[in-house]
Amino acid sequence: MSNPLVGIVMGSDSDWPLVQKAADTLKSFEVPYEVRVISAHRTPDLAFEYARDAESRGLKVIIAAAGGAAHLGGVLAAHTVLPVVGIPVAGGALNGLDALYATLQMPSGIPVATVTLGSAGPTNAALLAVQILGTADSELREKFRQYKQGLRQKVLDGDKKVNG
Ligand code: RP5
Repeated sequence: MSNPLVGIVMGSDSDWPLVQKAADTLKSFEVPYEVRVISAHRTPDLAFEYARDAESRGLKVIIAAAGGAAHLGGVLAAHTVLPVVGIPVAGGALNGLDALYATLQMPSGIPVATVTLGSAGPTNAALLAVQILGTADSELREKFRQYKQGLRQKVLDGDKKVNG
């Protein structure tokens, strides 16, 4: 995609089946994005370069997904002034609790906006990115408003359904 506004970064391509939902959600809002596999531990030089150059390349938000000792979001946040949204990826011996804490428990001054474990995580990460971009883009903000109205309608329909 040309001129991406959101960078989706994941620690391993094994994260992609989950993280793909973030890409799908951005696509549904017609937000241009890019996807990269970069590891904070296995390719620390690339993680640094990506974060350092993200702003000058025109990105506005970074979404970082990682499992285990998930330092990717924090490392990227350490090297950029762009907002970073973290997706903890479940798996391994602790089934994602490690990733959740590692992504969430950032020291004061370096926030990573961490979303939930599980399939809602990547969707919500993308929606947060849409909301952040929407603060400076009224058209996108309206699309998000419509999206929320759709959610409301689904609940109202569900209520009707269970009541016959
Ligand atoms: C993390 O370790 C990755 O984000 C992934 O969730 C996990 C396992 O990676 P692989 O061993 O499958 O490459 O860094």
